[in-house]
Amino acid sequence: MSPREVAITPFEGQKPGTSGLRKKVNVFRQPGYLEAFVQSVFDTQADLRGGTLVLGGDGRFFNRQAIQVILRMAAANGIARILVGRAGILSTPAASAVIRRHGAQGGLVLSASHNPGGPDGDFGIKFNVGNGGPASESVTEAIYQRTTRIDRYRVFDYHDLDLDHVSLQHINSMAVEVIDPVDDYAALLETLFDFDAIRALIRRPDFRFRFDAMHAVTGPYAKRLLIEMLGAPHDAVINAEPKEDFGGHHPDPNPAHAEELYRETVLEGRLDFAAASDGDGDRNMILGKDIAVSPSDSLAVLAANATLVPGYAKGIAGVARSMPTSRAADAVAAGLELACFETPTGWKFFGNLLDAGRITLCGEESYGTSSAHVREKDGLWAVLFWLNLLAAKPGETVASLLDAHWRRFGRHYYSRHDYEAVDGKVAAAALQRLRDALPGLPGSRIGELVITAADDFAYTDPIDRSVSTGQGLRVVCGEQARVIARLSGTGTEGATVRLYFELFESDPAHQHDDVQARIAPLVDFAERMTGLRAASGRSGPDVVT
Ligand code: G16
Repeated sequence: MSPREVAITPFEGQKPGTSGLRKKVNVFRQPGYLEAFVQSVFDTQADLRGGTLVLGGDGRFFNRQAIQVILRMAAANGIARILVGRAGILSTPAASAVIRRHGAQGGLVLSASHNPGGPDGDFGIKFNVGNGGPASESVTEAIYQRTTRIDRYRVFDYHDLDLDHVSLQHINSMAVEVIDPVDDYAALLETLFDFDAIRALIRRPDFRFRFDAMHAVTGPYAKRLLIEMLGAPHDAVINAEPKEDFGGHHPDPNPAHAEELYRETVLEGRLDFAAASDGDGDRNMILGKDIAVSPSDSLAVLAANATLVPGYAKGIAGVARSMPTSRAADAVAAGLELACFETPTGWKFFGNLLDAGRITLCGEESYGTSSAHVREKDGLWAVLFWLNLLAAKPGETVASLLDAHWRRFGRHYYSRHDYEAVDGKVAAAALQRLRDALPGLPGSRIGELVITAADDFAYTDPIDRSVSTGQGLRVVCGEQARVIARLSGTGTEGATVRLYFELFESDPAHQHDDVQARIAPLVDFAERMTGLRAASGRSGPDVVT
């Protein structure tokens, strides 16, 4: 059988964003669109030829069709072996684990993460490299450049494969191994946590616990880990059936989209511990009775208590956080004399630090935390980490752990305000207003706070010295506060403006105030500087986390 070459012309806008190429499903369904991007990956990643590729996705609408197309193209492009998750399912952290465990040269992960699915929803594809992590900017740029000149793709004419059973099949000489999507991942997590202690905690009748898979990819993973391996009752995992449209919901684990879980746990105090994960299983939201854990705090608490968990008992090398993530982790790093790094938004920026052994834990304000066990953020890993901490500290609750943490390291009040689907020009103009004002800001005040620095964040990777500029506007008031503004790189409709607010409080007597009330002066300042509400005609943000 010889491959067919199909002539195509380039599609505009195939530039990967913060995490791969994300577009509306109907954009991806244009004839040749998916193929143009995938062929650009194969054309630029020479070591895939004759190598192993991992393939899977979050099960959203178009996942199965895309996988069949990619299989036929991979065979025509000389890939020797493909590992594909059964039913086309692989969570993002599981894909990372599989790439690493099987020594694959890379992986294609089909997901638009927390974005809605279904025929009118979003689809996405990202290329992960041999370390299991998202491709670096130089790799995605090479892929993008290729998409601008692509003139053909290679494919075999071949029938759809059966992906619903673990099996070994072939397309021409390429081996297609349909693997259990959970096995490798569950085996890896078992090496990190004290499953006996977590099992004992979960079985305690007074420990009311729930995990919401949001009808997304983590259902099968949560059932295996939490119910089968850790003995949680069956009703502890809800919305566990992955659906192509996520049940019509937004698979984004935050107070707005996991509203019921939030209400039951934080507002009504009916659960002691609750968590949720997103479309592709890399995000996590942690809730305790009467309290929500800010993702930035979560990273800091995990770092401060890591040695209580078997996989990290020998200590951690260091921590990293994305620039807009609060400096709660920095306070821990300073207190425990750990290395600490500030990177641009995007998990890909942690890869070099993890590979070089400079950090062990990393995290982001966007509900992402993980460690060196994979090269992606990992939702269920974070859930097990929190459960392990609670199990290792009998008598403690999520609230008491946070309280003790703030007393020791101070509290970083934190909130992100999102303005979604803003007209692109309006959003750009608002940020430009702030950008223009940056040079004049140091020395001026926000109420009692003195601005000490203001810049457009640029990052030099400490390992490969690559430079990334234009990574977000930041206004810094020493250690006391920060206001940050940037455009999201993951939206598919208009522009999403993200405003991030952080305020430090060292006095335990003032560490339990209302977050929005405390950051209000910073919010007012952001509006004065950007004019965003006025220009976009909004009365407030669409989502507050
Ligand atoms: C992706 C990236 C994260 C980033 C998040 C939000 O997460 O992997 O690093 O923090 O998007 O990015 P932005 O602020 O540009 O929208 P995910 O879960 O969507 O893959």
